[in-house]
This record gives sequence, structure tokens and C-alpha cells, in this order.
Amino acid sequence: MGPVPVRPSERHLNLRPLSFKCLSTGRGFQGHLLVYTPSWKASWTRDDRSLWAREERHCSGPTLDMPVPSSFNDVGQDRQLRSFVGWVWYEREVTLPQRWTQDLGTRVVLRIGSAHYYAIVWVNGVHVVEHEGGHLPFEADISKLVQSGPLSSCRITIAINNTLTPHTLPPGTILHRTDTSKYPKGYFVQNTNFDFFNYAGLHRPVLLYTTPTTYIDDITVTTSVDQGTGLVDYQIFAQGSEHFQLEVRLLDQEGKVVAQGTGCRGQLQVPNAHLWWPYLMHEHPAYLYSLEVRLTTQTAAGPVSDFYALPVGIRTVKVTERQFLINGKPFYFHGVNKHEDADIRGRGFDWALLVKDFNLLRWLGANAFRTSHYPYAEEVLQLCDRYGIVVIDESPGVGIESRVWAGRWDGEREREKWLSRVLPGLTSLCLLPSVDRTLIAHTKALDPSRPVTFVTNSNYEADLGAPYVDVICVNSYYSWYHDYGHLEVIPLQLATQFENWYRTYQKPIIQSEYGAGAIPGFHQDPPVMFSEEYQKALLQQYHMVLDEKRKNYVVGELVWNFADFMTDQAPQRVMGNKKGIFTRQRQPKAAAFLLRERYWKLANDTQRPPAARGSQCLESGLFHV
Ligand code: GCB
Repeated sequence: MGPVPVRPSERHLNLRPLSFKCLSTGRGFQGHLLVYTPSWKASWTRDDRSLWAREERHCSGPTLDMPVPSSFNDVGQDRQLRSFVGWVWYEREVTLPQRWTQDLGTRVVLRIGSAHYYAIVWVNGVHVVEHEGGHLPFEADISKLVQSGPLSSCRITIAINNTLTPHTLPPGTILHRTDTSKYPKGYFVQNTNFDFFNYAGLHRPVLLYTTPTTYIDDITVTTSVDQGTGLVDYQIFAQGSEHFQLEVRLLDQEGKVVAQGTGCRGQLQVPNAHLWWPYLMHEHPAYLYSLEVRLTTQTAAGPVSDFYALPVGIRTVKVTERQFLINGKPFYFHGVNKHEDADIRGRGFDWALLVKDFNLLRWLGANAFRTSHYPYAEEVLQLCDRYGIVVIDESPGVGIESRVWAGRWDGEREREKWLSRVLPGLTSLCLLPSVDRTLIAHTKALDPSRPVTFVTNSNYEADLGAPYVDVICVNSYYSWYHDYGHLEVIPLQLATQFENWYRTYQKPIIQSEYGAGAIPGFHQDPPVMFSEEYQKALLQQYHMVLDEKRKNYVVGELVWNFADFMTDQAPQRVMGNKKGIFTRQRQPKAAAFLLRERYWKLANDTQRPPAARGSQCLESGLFHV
């Protein structure tokens, strides 16, 4: 087992997943999912992790039933568990189908959607993989382990450490309290430099799936358009052998093959392509083709295929000095910032919650959101493709301090390691002089078809990243974090903010955060801070200036925040951050109705397709006020 870099806490809890849920691999014929049945064994506060992984659980203490996906923090009644910092143990026993354990032509994979923050994984007591970073999936080929013995069962053990250090993403520090007149011996707390609760656990689905031993490992697709012909460039990465055939077909929504090719790399051409449009910009938005890839290998037993179907939207995204263009047409972002956050499940993935959120986005008329402050579950992005929602996808780099990270920037290896952890999103990286430039260049090299931004505050003179981005994203909290209660200063301050940024950089600007806290049910007129009226009035002051500047170079507005969310406890936070326009339970505050009216009006004014103008409310429900 390799070294474990996060050690400040040697506290341990042992938890078991109640239902390691298998949702979808996205795989075709050869993909199989296994839904586990629960089987419980007791364990609690045992601190020799290698012993635990090797089977000797008999002397452990009590264990908690733990749902997966979920954060572990809020499901119990234990105060220690809620704010726990250290190693938490998950374990699960499953029975595998016979073919998986006996057919050596089958590759068995364990995939973990996300484990926050550092994870070590054992199968049947054998260490299989370690992973750092709480927001991206990772997997391990466990074929050899499950195919080597007579057992058809498989014991999966995952130890997770949620400690954040100056070198994690996001970073944090452990503060050791050594004054024994105030704190017990060994007392420490986790300190963070961001405004959300450090939820931890197995946050996304954990699943087992199979492929043949020669398989499709990855597919990269980029699209462009040439005079109405859609161009789909693909690159397929296969593993397991060098002898295989690859067939590629592109199907339209009726299931008709519109283009096909062979081999690992190529370009498909689609005459009169249906373009992918955001849902308020076209009568037939979010059009997705299906790219079907079949890999075939000849074996002694005959041909064996792996198959993958990837939804593909054909679209172009470009930026000019004043505009953000999708398929060559100006796009104005009217949307929200979100969090993966809800009662009880914390940051745990939940389909019901996700679909509710997307229904609320449509109710609101929001056409975009930012995945503040980390990459979200891939199911979220897939749904955005299907619903026609534009995403600003953020890295987990919130709260990075330049002096720590600049030191780590030396050397090619460190740089690559760091980049691989920060991507795929890229925002919220502030004040890292050489880091910004290199990171943005690297991001663009990986995917030249997408604009890159990072989110900054309103100090245009001190900013070091803006020269390198395509779009400037600015946050400001006028009449909230200063000039408390003085809503009348917003127009002047906000107009000055935009003018300074545009004069300096001549790039399109998005107001990436603005907002005010409101405790639902608190009313005061004339408005005072924390009342629903104040939140509404503050947004209205912003809107006046946004309406003026969007005629020039402002290309979007994203309110902070879609819903109330949990934070660390602090005197300025009232059971979390209350800047949501919806409550944490997804009920509208007064500001939600204000934004709904505004966003549908913006949709009608700026993005409504000409054919739909004149009708107040289409059958599809896409355009109404
Ligand atoms: C910000 C942060 C966000 C906070 C927000 C606030 O600038 O990006 O994480 O929650 O301000 O409410 O203070």
C-alpha cells in the first residue's frame, strides 16, 4: 500500500453502506450491473486499518448502517459523526454471478463515483486502488481477485479520510489546540477557506460492471459546423489488445444512421445537421445524436464485442469582444450558482432531488448554471445536455492560496499531477500568477473548443488571471458585505465595476455571483437585511444595471444561490448560507418569483426563436411568462 498523505487525524469510524446503488454504466451489451444485497457486520472505532481490511472485524465496536450514495455527516444522531475528521470505513459483501468469476474473458470493474476526500480500497482484503480528490470517479480492475479462487463473493472495503490540508483541493488546515487549560489533550479542528460544509462519504454511486478483456476505454468527441454540415471528430481509446476492429455509427433521434466510420480516429459528416441549442433558443432544443461504438475482437470462442453509446450534441461555442455565441448566435446567461447539497443526504447524489432541481430551473426560466465550487456528478452534466442547459463547470480549486500552490508548481511531474486533479473544470482559481497562465493553456490544449474562465472578485486592478481567460466572471456583494442596508449605492458601484473591467480587458463579462441572505418567512418593509423583501430589493437594484450593460458587453447573470445550503457554524451564518432563492427544501422565497418573471422576460426578449414570437405560451411550455 502506498503512503497515505493525509494524516492529521488518526480517529476512525467504521460504517457500512446500506445499499451500494448501481445506477447506470452507460454501457451496452457487455455491460452488467450488480445491485448488492445488504449484509452487515459490526465494527466501530477500530484503528488498525490493515487488520480490518484483512477480515478481522470481530473485536470492533458498534457500526452504523450507511446509505450510499450519501454523506455520512447528517444521517445519524451522533454529534461526533456530524463533524468527524479522520478515517471512516465502509464495507460491503456481494455475491457475483458465476460468469463473472469463471469466464476469464470477462473483465470485472469496481467503479466509485466519488469518495471525499482520500480513499483506499480493498477487495477481499487485497489493496486495489487509492484515490485523492472528492469530486471525480475512479475505478479498479478486480478481475484477477474475483477470478482466482472458488469464492463467488467479494468483500469491498473503502476507507475514506476527509481531512483537508494546504495541499488538497479544496485546501484546508488542521488547527491543533494545545492550550490544555481550554482544550483536552490532542484537540484539533478542521479549518477551511470556503463557504460550504465539508461533507464527506461515498457521495456518488458505487457499482460493479463488466467488459470483455479487450474494451473501449475512452471516447473523445469534438464538434463543429461547416455551412450546415455537422462535423463530428472522434477518437477512441481501446485497451487490452492491439487486434480489434472498430465500427462507429451516428444515429439521429429517430434511430436512423446518418453517418458511419471505422478505426480509432475519424470525422463523421452530417449534412443539414440538427444543432444542439439551449432550451430557450430554439423550438427543438437539446438535440442529441447517439454515437455508437462497437469494438470486436476475434477469440478462439468466436467474435467478442464491446459496445458503447454516447449522446452527442453538435454545437459550436465562440467568444468575441462583446458576445458569447452558441452556434453563431448571441447567448445571454440567465441562471444560478448551485451546490450539491440537501437535507440529510448532504452532498450525496439523489435522482429525485436532481430532477426536482431541473424542474425548478425550467420553472425559473434559467438557461445556465455554474457548478460552484467543484465538478458535479456526471449524471448532472448528462441531464444538462438533455434539457438544453448551459454549464460553467468548475474545478475544486476554491480557496487555493498562491504561496502554497506556487511552491508546488515547480517541476513537470508536479505540474501534471496538479493539473490532472484540477481539471476538468476551471474556475475559482485566484491570484496564482504563473499557475493561471499555464493552467489555462493546458485546459485549452485538452479541449480547444470550449472557452475558459475563472471567477474573480470586483478588484480589477489586483487581478492576475483575467488576461488569460476568454470571459471575465466577476462576483460582487454590494450592500451585503459592505454598505449594509444601503441599497441605493448599488447602481453606481455596479456600473463602475463593469466599466472598469471592460475598459481594462475588452472581454465579455458575466456577473457570476451577487445576492443577499434571506431567512424564509422573515418580512420587513421597508426592507432590512435578512428579510425576503431585502433580498428581492437588492436583486432589483442589480437588474437595473444589468439591463443597461447587457446591451453592450455583459453576457450573463448568475444569482448566488439557487438554494440555501449548509456551511460551517459561524456567527454570520444562520444554519447555513441563506442566499438561496429557494430554501434548502426547494421552496420558493419571494426572490424566486422575481427572478422567474425576469428570466422568462429575458428569454422572450433575447433568445426566443423568431417562429415562436407572438405566442404567449407554446404547447411545449417552453415560452411563457
Ligand atoms: C462568494 C463565494 C461563495 C460564498 C458567497 C457568500 O464569493 O464564492 O462560496 O458562499 O460568496 O455568500 O459569501
